[in-house]
Amino acid sequence: QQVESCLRHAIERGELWLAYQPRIEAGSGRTIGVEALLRWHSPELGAVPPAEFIPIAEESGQIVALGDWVIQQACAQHDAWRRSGLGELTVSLNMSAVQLRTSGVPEVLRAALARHQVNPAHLEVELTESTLMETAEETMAQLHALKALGLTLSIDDFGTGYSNLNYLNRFPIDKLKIDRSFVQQMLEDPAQLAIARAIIGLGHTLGLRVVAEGVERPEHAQMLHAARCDELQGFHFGRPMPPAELERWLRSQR
Ligand code: G
Ligand code: G
Ligand code: NA
Ligand code: MN
Repeated sequence: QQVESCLRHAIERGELWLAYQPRIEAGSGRTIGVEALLRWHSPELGAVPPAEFIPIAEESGQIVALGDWVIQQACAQHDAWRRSGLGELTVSLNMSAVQLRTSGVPEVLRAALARHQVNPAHLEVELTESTLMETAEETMAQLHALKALGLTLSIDDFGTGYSNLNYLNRFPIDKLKIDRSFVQQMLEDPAQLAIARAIIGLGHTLGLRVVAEGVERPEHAQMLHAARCDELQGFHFGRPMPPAELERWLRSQR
């Protein structure tokens, strides 16, 4: 309740910001993108983690305004980085099921891309398996509308939802992100490694790129690269960082 009422003013009072975590191309080791992750510092409540406030915002419907803000902010940041010569990083953002279902979201994305002159090929939208399964029929038309803008669509936390694998063929998706639970237990548990490998094979067979999340150790990166995983993300490379810190990090990588 308190979260909900404080959240109501968070956007206008400038209490929200986006952290960016680097995403690395496994083959070259280059940073090819960043994932935008919402952060909230409330003067009343302190730092509230998204795992806490996003479910509340989804219930109250505030997630639509938050999601619109994330889209604007991510596109503005992409534009700023392009102008400052940091290169053509792909920016990915997380979209909740509630926002995906709103009829206005394709237009919000289209307008933000145009205003900030973002190449749609450089914007990625991450959706969880449960988001896709929740509302399969209405979601389908909406996914096609997002694809028609030229965006990349990825399935986040893949392998943890109760998915009907048929949807992989039916939905216009481009990428799978292997949930970090598989990666984190890969070294100790051969079954988890087998699952990670199977997801990579499945993705490639279907013509999808595969990203591993939660890469915390050099051994994770080596094993995933050997298993032909396309992209890697995790604390081993970099944590989610404020924009200025990410810029310094990128420059230090060159
Ligand atoms: O960054 P962190 O690990 O605290 O994120 C926790 C959860 O919050 C993750 O599942 C992440 O996908 C989700 N999350 C972070 N930022 C956003 C956002 O901008 N929109 C939505 N819908 N979820 C987000
Ligand atoms: O659900 P989603 O994949 O969007 O969640 C992303 C969250 O995962 C980020 O908020 C980030 O803090 C967290 N994260 C990113 N890399 C790692 C990692 O290597 N280990 C762990 N434990 N969490 C990570
Ligand atoms: Na994500
Ligand atoms: Mn994830």
